[in-house]
Amino acid sequence: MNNTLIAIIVVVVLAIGGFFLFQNKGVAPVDDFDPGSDPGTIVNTTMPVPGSDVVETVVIKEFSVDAAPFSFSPSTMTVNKGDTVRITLKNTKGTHDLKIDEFNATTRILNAGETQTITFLANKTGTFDYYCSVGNHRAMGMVGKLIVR
Ligand SMILES: [Cu+2]
Repeated sequence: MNNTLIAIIVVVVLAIGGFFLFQNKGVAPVDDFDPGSDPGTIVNTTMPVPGSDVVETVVIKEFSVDAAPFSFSPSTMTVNKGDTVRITLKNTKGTHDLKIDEFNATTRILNAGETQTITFLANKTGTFDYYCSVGNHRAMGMVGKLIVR
């Protein structure tokens, strides 16, 4: 009698476990689609190429990033390789900066209410952290991802 009861419990537990495993598979992300990622505002400008008559089109992706203790919003930005990326950091509270080591992109440390715009060329693909270098803010969650496709 006892063994039968134990057997039933084991079967039920396995069934529930299997069900949840299946459920988790069902909600796994499809491809790398990220609906929360900010694609930026696209600004196309034409610029003369120095020393020639050629005028080329430059794709600028503009982002407005809010800094707060201890997060960036948006926390993910996606651009294409070759895009010029323009980030306007708006500090809402505390003192913060924004750095992306791989592109030598950095703002100064901003006080609450200050903004600063930085521009850089996304000349390599990958996923790069942008973070706040003040104190332990990065460890506290002031880090986001720049995805360059
Ligand atoms: Cu910070």
